[in-house]
Amino acid sequence: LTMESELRKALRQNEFEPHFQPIFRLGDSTIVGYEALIRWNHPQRGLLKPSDFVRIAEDSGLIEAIDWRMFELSCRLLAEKGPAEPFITFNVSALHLRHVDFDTRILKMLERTGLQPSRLVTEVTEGALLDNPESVRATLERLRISGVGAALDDFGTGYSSLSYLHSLPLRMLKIDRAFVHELDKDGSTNSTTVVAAILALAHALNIQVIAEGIETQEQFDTLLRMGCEMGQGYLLGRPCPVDHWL
Ligand code: G
Ligand code: G
Ligand code: MN
Ligand code: NA
Repeated sequence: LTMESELRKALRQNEFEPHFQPIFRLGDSTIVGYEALIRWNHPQRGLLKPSDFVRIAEDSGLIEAIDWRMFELSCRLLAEKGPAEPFITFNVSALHLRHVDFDTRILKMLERTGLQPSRLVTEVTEGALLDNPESVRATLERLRISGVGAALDDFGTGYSSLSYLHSLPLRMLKIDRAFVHELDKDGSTNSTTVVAAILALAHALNIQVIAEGIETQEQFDTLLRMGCEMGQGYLLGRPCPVDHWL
């Protein structure tokens, strides 16, 4: 079988599943949300990560069907099993944002699954905005009016971060793990300064901040002290099957 026909077969046989990585409120170490990360439960090769198949799924045009399956399953699982509060985030690529009906599709999906719109946060990267920033802004704004949030993912690694921050209707911003990794190294004053500046800017714009890739207690303590409200990372919880959390 070619990879493409394997992907088609996987869709038919429901071999894709979301894993959830918990997002914590740093102040009291409680779980306030989950990031849904796709996995392929391959019958022969075991559990595959996005790096093993997303590129081919994109090239073959199958990624959209796969993503929608994953989005819907994530929302359904949270709506059916979860308590009322935690939100779910998922990674939305440029491909999705190019569709003018992306927001109506999202809202229909929420209706089908019974998940409250306010419990969904879409993650977009700066790269996904390059194509047509104005159309993406309009889509995210329509979603915002319906209650769905947006987070700017991998913040700090992209192109023209600052211009997006005030023009996009963002609920959250995710500080890229590259900055978090530098926080507990000796002589890390540069990274500390950058993180402090991101926090100040985000908070001035009423945007909540999630730090990604927290791996040490020292990083956690530093971020808490600096006023970062949320975080995720291997220290707090790895991506795991949904049953582990709900
Ligand atoms: O889960 P992992 O640690 O391997 O994630 C790696 C990358 O895969 C992340 O950067 C994320 O953006 C991407 N990714 C995770 N889940 C999905 C998904 O459901 N759809 C798409 N298109 N990309 C995803
Ligand atoms: O691009 P995005 O930020 O969506 O990617 C999330 C990816 O980061 C997933 O592949 C996830 O497995 C990974 N990840 C989550 N927590 C950590 C961490 O603490 N350290 C590292 N190195 N990767 C992490
Ligand atoms: Mn992400
Ligand atoms: Na990220």
